Amino acid sequence: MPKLLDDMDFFQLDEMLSSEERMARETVKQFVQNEVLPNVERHFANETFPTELIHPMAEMGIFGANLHGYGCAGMNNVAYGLIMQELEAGDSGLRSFASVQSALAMHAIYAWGSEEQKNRYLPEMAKGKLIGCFGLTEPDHGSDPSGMETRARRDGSGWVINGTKRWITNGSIADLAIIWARVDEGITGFIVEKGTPGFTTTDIHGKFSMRASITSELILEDVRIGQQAHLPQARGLKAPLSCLTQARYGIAWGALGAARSCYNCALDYVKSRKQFSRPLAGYQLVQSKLVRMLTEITKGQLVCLQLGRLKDQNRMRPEQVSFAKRNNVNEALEIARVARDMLGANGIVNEYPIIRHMLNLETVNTYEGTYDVQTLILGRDITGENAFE
Ligand code: TGC
Ligand code: FAD
Repeated sequence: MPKLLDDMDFFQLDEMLSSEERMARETVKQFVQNEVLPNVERHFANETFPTELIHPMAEMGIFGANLHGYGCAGMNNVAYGLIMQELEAGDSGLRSFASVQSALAMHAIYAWGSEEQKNRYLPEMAKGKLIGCFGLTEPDHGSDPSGMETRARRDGSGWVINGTKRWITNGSIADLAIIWARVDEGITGFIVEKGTPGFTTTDIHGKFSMRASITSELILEDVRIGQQAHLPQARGLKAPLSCLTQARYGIAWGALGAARSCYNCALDYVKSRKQFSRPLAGYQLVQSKLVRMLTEITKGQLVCLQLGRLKDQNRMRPEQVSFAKRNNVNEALEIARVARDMLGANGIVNEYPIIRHMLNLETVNTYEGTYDVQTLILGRDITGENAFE
């Protein structure tokens, strides 16, 4: 049985949290300890998502936790971030599931949908009875979604969609897909329900990363949908990009959970593992690695806490989210790689969570805007020069 997920709070950040925020975190921490850790290595090995966790996560109010009304928990953004941190201390795939459901699919409907769409879908999604996915990336358009080829054309009172979306989390287990497509006026979004004729999914296998998460290709061949499936407020690339800001916010927090798990595991290990007559923890090189890990996780937590406070005051800028996503995921990946090394040969086996986190974080560094894309977003912000093209 994996070890209890220790707290790690070098700067007493707990004192800056409300009792509600702490309670949300503790509830999810216990859930991860009791329900996730005992089975996650099996799911990772078998390339399966633990669907049995969907209902308990819904019961805790995790889906759409920071949305208000429509059956959502209405927590603040700091509580939401703390929850993401705990989920990812379990596994990035679990946090991904919650991110896609909440920050991408539910948020798209919440921000860009009609009142009728919100009432129809959001309460059921909050209960985990309807699962969503978010189809933006295409085989030939990842970092630059503005080039998307998926096309929707008007057909009487409805629409016909053709195109392919690839690398879509939750794709084949989703009841509905948010599909971003090009129309005459620009880019807009649609809600395509599972079972709609012409809409099929195929899972992507052979991943060495995010194995406890379903990743699919979505194929849309002459998919006919009514006008009621169109997100009426979604006009332009800004609509999907605004959803990415929500998801990147959760990822910035989440990556710290994976990093913390690796740090705690490495710290434990070097305290008991003896080489050259004494515990590894007594050697300066080993201590230097631990201190760097502690420093980077703590700095990341401080950035996230301030980001969450700004978000709660509606003052958060997308570029600040890029800063946090870029830094925290990159540092988490580095921490995981170093922690893996500190366990020597034991670092490569699934008796310890480190190699799983390390492999997962390779994806986290790539999706939701790669490290380089976040760099260019920040570079553009501080110089006013666009270096994307
Ligand atoms: P650009 O000219 O910069 O922007 C077009 C319009 O959008 C607005 N905008 C944003 N709004 C909110 N949040 C953001 N992050 C925004 N970024 C831009 C912008 O103000 C503008 O508005 P307006 O009113 O002037 O029209 O667009 P661009 O074509 O130059 O693209 C910029 C770029 C490259 C940064 C963008 O395309 C990008 O972020 N690319 C990365 C793609 C990406 O991150 N894909 C993620 C797919 S989803 C996913 O990976 C899910 S992982 C699953 C999981 O979490 O588990
Ligand atoms: P590319 O865009 O081809 O980039 C390749 C490399 O080129 C990267 O290093 C990149 O940083 C670099 N690069 C690109 N442009 C530039 C530039 N202008 N200057 C310098 N370097 C550049 N997408 C969804 O829509 N929904 C999902 O649910 C989803 N889930 C995912 C789950 C997993 C497991 C994975 C791996 C991906 C998922 N994605 C999803 C897709 C993800 O968002 C994309 O993989 C990501 O945006 C990068 O796109 P790409 O893979 O096409 O890489």
